[in-house]
Amino acid sequence: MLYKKPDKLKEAPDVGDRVPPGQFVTGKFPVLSYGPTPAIELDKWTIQFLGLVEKQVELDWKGFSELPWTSVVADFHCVTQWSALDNTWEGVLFRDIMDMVAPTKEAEYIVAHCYGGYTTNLPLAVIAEEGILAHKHNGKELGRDHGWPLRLVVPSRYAWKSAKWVCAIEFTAEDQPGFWEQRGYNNNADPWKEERFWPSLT
Ligand SMILES: Nc1nc2c(c(=O)[nH]1)N[C@H]1C(S)=C(S)[C@@H](COP(=O)(O)O)O[C@H]1N2
Ligand SMILES: [Mo]
Repeated sequence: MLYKKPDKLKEAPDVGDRVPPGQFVTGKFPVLSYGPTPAIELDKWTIQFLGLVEKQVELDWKGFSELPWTSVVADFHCVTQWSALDNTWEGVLFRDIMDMVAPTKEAEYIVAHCYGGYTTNLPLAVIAEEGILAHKHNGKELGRDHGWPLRLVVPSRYAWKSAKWVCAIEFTAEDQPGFWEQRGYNNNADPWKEERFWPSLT
């Protein structure tokens, strides 16, 4: 007789292999910001794509809304050890932004700039593969504290790379460490390798 898995077991959430080392799962969506939530007004909001691109673009909210929108489901890992699983993010895939602005051959990295002054850096290959500029989380508009109206989401890296209140993406030839990366956080930030801080600090 074939062994049949009891239904109970089949339904039990199998999250064990989805949680990186040193993380615990939370059902909440904590807020983690350095500094205050910026007061953003949608009718004055813009986003710029600049630096090493064939076509520099600045969009207002209407222009951004008219881009192709998509949703992705992904886990979110904060370096302070909480992980939020199965988040649905809705917005514009970074690869669709790249189709619009055409990064030059020299562009290897990006810097995300935010309202309020926060920055973070990523290899272009990483953000091209999985980055999304998100306006909604689990079906609702982002709360102001979570980056409304628009944040970057890069699921394969610790969440400090997922810049909230993004106002510009700069395409660069050299890697330029961002806010936390200049203050001791690991430049690569892979949660599966526990790349939390620069090796010299751990
Ligand atoms: N602009 C900006 N983006 C930011 C931050 C910040 O302080 N400012 N904090 C980062 C950190 S450390 C984390 S863990 C996530 C938290 O996102 P959340 O507050 O929506 O959970 O946002 C990241 N993006
Ligand atoms: Mo964080």
